[in-house]
Amino acid sequence: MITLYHCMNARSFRPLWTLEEIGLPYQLVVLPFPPRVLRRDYLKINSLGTVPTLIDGDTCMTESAAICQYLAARYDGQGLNVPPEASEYGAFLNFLHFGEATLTFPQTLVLRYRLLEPPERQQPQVAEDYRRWFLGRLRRISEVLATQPYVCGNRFTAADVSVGYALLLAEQLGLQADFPERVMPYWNGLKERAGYQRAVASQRRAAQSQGVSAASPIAS
Ligand SMILES: N[C@@H](CCC(=O)N[C@@H](CS)C(=O)NCC(=O)O)C(=O)O
Repeated sequence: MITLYHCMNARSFRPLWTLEEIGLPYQLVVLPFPPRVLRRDYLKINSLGTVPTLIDGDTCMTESAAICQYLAARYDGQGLNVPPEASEYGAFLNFLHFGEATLTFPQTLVLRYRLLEPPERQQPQVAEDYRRWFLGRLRRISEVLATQPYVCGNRFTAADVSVGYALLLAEQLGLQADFPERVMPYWNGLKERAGYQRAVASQRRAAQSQGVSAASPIAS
């Protein structure tokens, strides 16, 4: 059985959402945030102490977008996956990685320098610069949605999971009021998906049964 190590609403939500969309059985281990500090034994599983970690037999993966790609390609046929011979393959890989590298990374600077650092180490200018940087990069999503409902065309894929998580993080940081046009309706549509809602319920249930706070550690 697949095991996923997860913190509430962290990037490990991407593989959790993907598992729920596909309907694969899995074991969810919820850790307090940051596990590097609060669960030192987790460093034996992932020496960086970050989430996600996904274990599937002999496979151990720690990059959220790559895990979504792996699960879709290995377990979901044409569902969330886009095969190399499809015309949307380039867009699929592009937005799968855009979700993490371009849309999530700048938000981690907002999170860190606005919320996580102690007051004397906070950097309002850094947080504000990267808030704008993130919102500017969202223009690419807005452009794509002008002609199609999902980032790869007419159907929901793992690339929407990757971009969707960046929008979840942005909402937690209170950035949604400045989303460019078309992004908020797209995000609302993703949140209505049964797979998304099952993932939200699953993390809450697992946190409660494992004695971990179900509150989001990164809510602003
Ligand atoms: N690029 C990685 C980043 C993983 C990552 O940094 N995860 C954060 C949670 S969103 C984490 O575990 N932070 C805790 C720490 O850095 O100690 C991915 O997409 O999975």
